[in-house]
This record gives sequence, structure tokens and C-alpha cells, in this order.
Amino acid sequence: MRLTSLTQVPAALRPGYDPARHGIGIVHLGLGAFHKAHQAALTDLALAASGGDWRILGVSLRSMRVVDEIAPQNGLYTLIERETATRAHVVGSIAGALCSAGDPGPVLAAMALPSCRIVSLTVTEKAYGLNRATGTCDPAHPAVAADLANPNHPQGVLGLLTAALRLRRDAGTAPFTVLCCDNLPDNGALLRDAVVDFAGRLSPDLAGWIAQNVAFPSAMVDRITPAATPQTLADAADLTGCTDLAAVETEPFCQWVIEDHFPLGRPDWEAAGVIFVTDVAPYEAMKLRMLNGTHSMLAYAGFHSGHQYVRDAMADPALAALVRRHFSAARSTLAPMAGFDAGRYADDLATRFENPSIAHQTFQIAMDGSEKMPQRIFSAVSKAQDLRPFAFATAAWLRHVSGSTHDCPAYELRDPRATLLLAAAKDQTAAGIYDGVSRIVSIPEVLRAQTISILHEMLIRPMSEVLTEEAAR
Ligand code: CS2
Repeated sequence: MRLTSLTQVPAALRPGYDPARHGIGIVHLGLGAFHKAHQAALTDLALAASGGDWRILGVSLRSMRVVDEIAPQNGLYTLIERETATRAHVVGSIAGALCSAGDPGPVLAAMALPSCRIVSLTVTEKAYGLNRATGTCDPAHPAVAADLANPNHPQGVLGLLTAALRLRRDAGTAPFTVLCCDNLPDNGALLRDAVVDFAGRLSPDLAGWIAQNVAFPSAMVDRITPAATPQTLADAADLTGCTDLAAVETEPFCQWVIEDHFPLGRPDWEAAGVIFVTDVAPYEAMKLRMLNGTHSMLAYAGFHSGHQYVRDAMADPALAALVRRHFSAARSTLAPMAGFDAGRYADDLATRFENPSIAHQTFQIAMDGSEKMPQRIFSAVSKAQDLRPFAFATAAWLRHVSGSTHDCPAYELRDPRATLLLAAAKDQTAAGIYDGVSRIVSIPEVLRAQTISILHEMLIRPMSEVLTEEAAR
């Protein structure tokens, strides 16, 4: 029997409120596992603590599959938290789900409703269509190009936000707050600049109105959430007694730090442990450089030394040592933060990476490197005293981009710039790969010599040998 109602599940697993009594206040773009494990879970706790019309309409931009999983379940799904013990509950904060591909009309109508006061996003770095060098939108990005040509039928993030804000302005409705929850630095301002630039290419008036009136608070989000597997669904079925195709699994740790700028209000997220600050930048830098930077290094080095999951890579002494080295190097690039114990943070990260109950694929983290490396690795370099860990992480990424299979089976490079990167790296020496790739993604010049020498070793010797030597340095 498919999960469709809370009455089907054991009382101990139900949310502490009646979802049907709460209206929708948030439209979320990017209804994936991370949203279900993070923002929707914390909104669920806020609803249980303080109520309010803050349920979420989840939007998938491309895939009908996620809608087919959750919509027939009336938005209900099991959230499984795994560590030594497993905890689970059913989340009630998602009220419905739509796919905007094909017909964006119903999504735009929902975003235009006065009751929609927040539009939040987890669409991954590559979906925005940002040109980070210029702080504008990237008109060559496929969704941006399509939406500039056909703004009344938007497919992409910038097109949807702009079209919905136009509807609100024309109707005299106050704008919603836009809450970016992707792992990008200064994500609110980055998205604001891109939306204003995108809108300005269609209507300078509208761009001016958005710049003047729309709040884009920045946020740092953190919860390690692997893709759901058949085991996730089997465990959810055991726990709830129902078939739950939308179940998700994650770690117990959960952090959300947000700039408190919500002109039309927000859920009582403090009740769920969310931290509100005036400037999120130091938290973002800490998380992007320490957690995500180390994650990317570990994903490339781990994948190429035969480790399918992060937890297995952490059990390899050489990789565990390189993880510790990267934590220290990243930490030394951060400004000190009052009340923040960076040593403890690093220890906790190591424990989280080691979590034996979370099967987080190195290949999943290795995806989209051209979108991730700049804020995770390259942004730290100008503050670093020891460049070696950053050169090592860069070499490991370039090894992945090289497509070399001298010591591993063939794999697919998943990156929005894959075609360009592969063409730049094909049949090249280490220096050729570095120079070719750095014309596509800018890499700090100070890394060049060390990166090329490490990459050279990675291209001719087994990765595991290179790791052991690197860890022993
Ligand atoms: C990971 C992140 O896939 C990746 O690139 O580094 O998704 C990471 O698990 C999250 O940011 C943790 O909050």
C-alpha cells in the first residue's frame, strides 16, 4: 500500500502537527533529496513548534520522476537519519509537487500568489546560468538563452524568477523573498545580480524594480545527503509499513545559517535550530573550503584509487591523512570567527565523512568539478601559506578530467563543460592538460608548477602509490 496519509503510519513517526491545517507559503525550486533532507525537514520542525502557513510547493525543473514519486503521496515521505542508530520520521511540510518543464504556467501561478512569500532554491551550481567572473547571467547558458528568447515560457531558474516577479509587480503584489540554498559563495547577492542582469535584458524597468524591492538573503546549508537507493526505500517500507517512493536518507547533522532578511515573514526556523546572522560570508567560506573543498579532493583522489564511497576512502590511511592536511590548509585561510572552534569543526567533519552508515559515492561528489572547484579550492589560494594541498586537490581534479584510465576502468566525465574539458585534455601531457583546462576554468597561476608535477605522477603511476607518497611528505 502506497503512503498517502499519516493515519497509515505508526503514531511515533508522524509530524507533531496536522499538515492539512497549514497553507502553502513557500515555493521551492529543485525538489531533490537535499531539499527533502534539509529545508523541508527544518520547516517541518518549525511548523510543529510554531505553526503558520508555511508549507512548501516543491517544483522539479526537469524531471517528472520526482513529482511522480511524491505527488501521489500527498507530499509525505520518510526521512531516515543514519549513524550508529537509525532514526526516522515522516515529514509533512511538502504540500504538493509540480514539474515546470513543458508547461511553466501552474508554477508561475503559484509563485504569483500573494500567499507565496518565499521562493527557495536548491538547483545545483550549474543550473543558475551565472557568469561568476562578471557577476551577470550567462547568455550562452542553454536555459538562459531559451528564456531570453521566450520569457513568457521560462524553463530555467532566472527565467522563472523574473517572470514570476513581473507577474507580482504588474498585479501590485509585494515580491517574495528569494532564498538561494546552493553551495555558492555569497549566494544571495550572486543570484540577485544575475536576476537583475537577466531582467534588464528584457526590461530595464523590471530590473530596477527587482533591484529596489526584492530581498535575496544569503544562506549556508549543510547536511550530507547521498542519493536514495533501493535500500532507502526498503527501510522506509519496513519502518512505515507503506510503500514510500519518495523516502530519503541523510546524516543526523544538519546546519542552516541564514541572513535574516524576509520582508514578508518566514517560518519560525529558529525553533528548528537554524542560525540567523547579519552576514553569512564567514560561515560560507568555512563550509565551502573546509567541508566541500576537502570533499572534492577526497572524491577525486578516492574515486581514482578505487573507493566507491567516502566512508571507504576515509578508511584508507593515506587519504585520511590527506583529508586532515586539507582541513588544516583550508582552515588557515579563514578569518578567525568568534566562538568558532575550527579544530573541533575539522574533527566533526572527519567523523561525518567516516559515518559507516552513509554510502556517499565519491563519483557523485566528483560531478560538476568546473562549477565547484573555484569556490571550494581556488578561492582559498590567495590566503594560503602552504599551496601544496591546493595544488594536490587541483591535480586530482585534472586527473579526473583527463579521462586517463591507465589504472582504473573507463568512466564518464559528468560536468556541464565536459565536451570542452575533454577536448582540452585529450592526449595531452600534464602541462598540456593544465593549460588547456585553465583556459576554460581559471586556475590560480601560483598553483601551476606544483599541480603539473603532481598531475604528471598521477598520469603515469597508480593513484594509490601517489597518495601514499603524498601523505608521507
Ligand atoms: C558535496 C556536497 O556533492 C558534493 O559536491 O560536497 O553535496 C556536500 O555533501 C554538502 O554540501 C554537505 O552539506
